[in-house]
Amino acid sequence: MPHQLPDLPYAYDALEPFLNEETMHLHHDKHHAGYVKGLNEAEEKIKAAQQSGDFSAIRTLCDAVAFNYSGHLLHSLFWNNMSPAGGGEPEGELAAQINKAFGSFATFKAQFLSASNSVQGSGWGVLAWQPLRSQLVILQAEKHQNLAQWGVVTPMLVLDVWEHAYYLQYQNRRPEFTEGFFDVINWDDVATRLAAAKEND
Ligand code: MN3
Repeated sequence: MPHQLPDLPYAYDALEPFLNEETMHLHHDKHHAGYVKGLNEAEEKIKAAQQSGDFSAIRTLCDAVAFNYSGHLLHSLFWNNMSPAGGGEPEGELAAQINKAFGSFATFKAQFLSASNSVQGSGWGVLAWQPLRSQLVILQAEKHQNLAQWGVVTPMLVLDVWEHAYYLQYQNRRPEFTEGFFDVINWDDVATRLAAAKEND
């Protein structure tokens, strides 16, 4: 099932004057659609590589998936983060969590704006839930995926390929190290993580 471009949750002119109809058409129909297309194309190429066994393009394909998936996800959120009936300040549990993390709504707003305004190049300001300590946090994303923290996806199995993880023993022979990893993977642990993540779906 290929990824689909979601409809806007309101009319293209619904957010005027903040965002005009032409901007929304371009942003949603061209840019967001482009990420969905790029994601589907990259996934198709990965499928073809799985069938042929030729993974020579996997680095650029992983890059394309990260960029386009993150772009698709962030835009899907972005549209729903806005409403013609929006504005004001949060209430209830969200307000409590903002106060807990930032001290006050005013401080949250100042930090969120500062983070958003100071992203280097193209990117995003992000308020995120950090499941590790159950707390709100403000992040930046460069492009769509850089500086992201795990949590939007739940890692199941990870392998550190920094040189510090293998260099003393394997020097520059990283493939020997990664191959050896498969002798020590705890698949029961991976299975447990998968079951837990699926319960949260
Ligand atoms: Mn965009």
